[in-house]
Amino acid sequence: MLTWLPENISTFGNGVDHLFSLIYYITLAIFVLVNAVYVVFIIRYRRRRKSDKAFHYHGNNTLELAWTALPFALFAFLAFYSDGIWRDIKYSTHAPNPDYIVEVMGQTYMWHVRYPGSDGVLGHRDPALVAATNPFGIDPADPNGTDDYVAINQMHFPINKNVLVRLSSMDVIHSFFVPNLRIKQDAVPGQWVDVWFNGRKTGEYEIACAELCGSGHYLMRGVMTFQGQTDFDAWIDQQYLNAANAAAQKTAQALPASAPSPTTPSHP
Ligand SMILES: [Cu+2]
Repeated sequence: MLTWLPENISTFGNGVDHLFSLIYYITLAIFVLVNAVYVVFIIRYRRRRKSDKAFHYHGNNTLELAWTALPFALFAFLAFYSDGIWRDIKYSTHAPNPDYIVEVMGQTYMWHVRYPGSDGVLGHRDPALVAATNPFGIDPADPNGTDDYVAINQMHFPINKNVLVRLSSMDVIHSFFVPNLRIKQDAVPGQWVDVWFNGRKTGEYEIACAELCGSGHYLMRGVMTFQGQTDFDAWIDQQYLNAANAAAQKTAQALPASAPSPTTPSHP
């Protein structure tokens, strides 16, 4: 195995790493072999005397068949072998039942993350309502959505849980990349694509954008934190509390300050 890959914390990461190593070593072996033959031929068939003449060679069917069949067999093997790994990661028919569902919206140059509120339900979305202040187009008329919690560049999950991320983009194509989870998926405007994973180790891991999406592409980074269930529950409850307090404060500020309150005594 190769030691320079970022630490794998994903349940399906070993399969990806094995495939990566296998292709790496096959490529390395072919590279060494081809270059060794190249060097041997340069030396062995060099021009020794001035009288040496080039030898015209008109093909060899056995050789041509061999160098067509061998790569074909190799690529066919890799296709079938990798499909077993790809299937577990990408086929919707093989995705496990999610314990958590969140939405992620890419925007130059940040990741918006939407958690369902304490009701556990993501509210209705309406593309017509998408705005800078409402990147998901959360419909205020749907009570399921009013308690949804939206964060920027921050994701928290408990370890050993199946997480389903619904991924999209507001503007250009981004790519949701979490190296430690062996996850990379394009975020395409106008489409929602599902990505699932299960993290096995607590800690903070980088979320990057793997699609050159503009001049600030390098800024498009987030942090994914994996915690124990108790710590995660405490964190999400705190976010709900903060969001509720912020909403209450906004409502209080929105009340007209000059309007007389019915309980205010009038002075003659
Ligand atoms: Cu991007």
